Amino acid sequence: MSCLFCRIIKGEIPAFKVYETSKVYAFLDINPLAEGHTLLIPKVHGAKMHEIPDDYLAEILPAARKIALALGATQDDAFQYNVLQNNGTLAHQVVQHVHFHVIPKPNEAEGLGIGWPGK
Ligand code: D5M
Repeated sequence: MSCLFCRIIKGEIPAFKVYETSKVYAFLDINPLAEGHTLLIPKVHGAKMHEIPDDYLAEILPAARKIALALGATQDDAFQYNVLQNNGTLAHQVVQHVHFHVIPKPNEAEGLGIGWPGK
């Protein structure tokens, strides 16, 4: 299997794992837009979201929620973040294995701002 993210799931390529279940795997982005930028992927191969079976997709948002909480999300507005997912090269998808970005959004007023991905 030549898919980069399938190889990360198998442990053939190193990554900093932050979360895993039988159906999803999360690891730090190699080119983070902010500290803690995490990629969340299904453990079944598919390039685009509509190719992924429902039982795998069903674990994505609960996992994204856990990652957000682990990164610092609370009831107040202190921690803010984007959850993004690109389908197709026109939509800025580079790696052809479905992945959801969880990207902390530092306060730009504090000089730690990041641009919207792709900008
Ligand atoms: O985003 C693809 C993302 O995948 C991009 O933010 C870099 C990340 N990437 C690429 N290779 C690796 C490895 N080996 N480890 C961790 N992260 C990686 P896209 O939505 O396709 O534009």
